[in-house]
Amino acid sequence: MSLTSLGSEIIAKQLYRSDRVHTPLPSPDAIDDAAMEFFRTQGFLAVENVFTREEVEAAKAGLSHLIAGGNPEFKCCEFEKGVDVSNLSGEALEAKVRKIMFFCPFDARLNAMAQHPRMVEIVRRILGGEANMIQDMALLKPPLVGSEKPWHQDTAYFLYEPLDGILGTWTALDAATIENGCMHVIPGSHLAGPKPHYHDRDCQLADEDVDVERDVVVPLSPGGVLFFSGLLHHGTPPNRSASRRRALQFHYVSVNCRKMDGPQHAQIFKEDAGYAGCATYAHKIPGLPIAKKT
Ligand SMILES: O=C(O)CCC(=O)C(=O)O
Repeated sequence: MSLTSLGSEIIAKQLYRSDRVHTPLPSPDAIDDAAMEFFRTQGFLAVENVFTREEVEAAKAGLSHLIAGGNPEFKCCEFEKGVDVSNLSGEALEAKVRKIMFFCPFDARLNAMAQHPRMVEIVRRILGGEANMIQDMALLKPPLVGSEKPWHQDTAYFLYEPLDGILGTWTALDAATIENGCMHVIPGSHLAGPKPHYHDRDCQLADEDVDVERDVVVPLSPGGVLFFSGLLHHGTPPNRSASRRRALQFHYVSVNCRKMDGPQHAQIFKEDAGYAGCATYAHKIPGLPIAKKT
């Protein structure tokens, strides 16, 4: 049953546990065959020190510049729901931003993060060859008001196949902690394949399909990156702390992946009542009957 009506505090308690804490590799130099095997079986790899302090500072400056309207061609921003931003500007406005997307063409500092040789090398190693970036996003989970990103698989949003050719990267720009809403993952969940997604608090896995007992939390230092399979179940609880939790999320696909159309996606993400994926939401594809969870 959906927990939505119980409110965000109860949802955070029931759907996320924080007693199993993952320890990331200390640096990209530590990625060895055992780490690759870990990715294959667990569906994720967390690595500290992929980016330097200077690169992280430059990325944060790039985000602030775009949010403040520094590039008039860039269309900003998705704000936290229910927050009135009409009289806000500068830092106060930035402190209410939930998400910005597709910014790489508008800021060289942010583009440099997505194309960084250290990052791209790890992406190629995991995907087994050349890859293209298909999406750039910043998730800012602001202090006190940052809301949950419910559990989901990213492949439910993307129109590429095969699904295991899609790789997410999530880069911490602030210390991502248990308190401010760092990533939670279900190790090995990618091996069970695509699961139905429903339009509830977001486009998400059904709350009862989340294997909360197996939740592992992945804190990261600024400059650390979580690499994760597009099939991995993952989510983030709300940020009720006073600290910021800015992150960049880039997705890459293997050059062997092909684009799908909506009906093809619906063959993969489906259940009795209809289409159980997120492409309608993410790509505004008309005509797919959306499954409703009762
Ligand atoms: O950064 C977050 O809070 C969650 C990001 C995420 O999983 C997503 O947007 O797909």
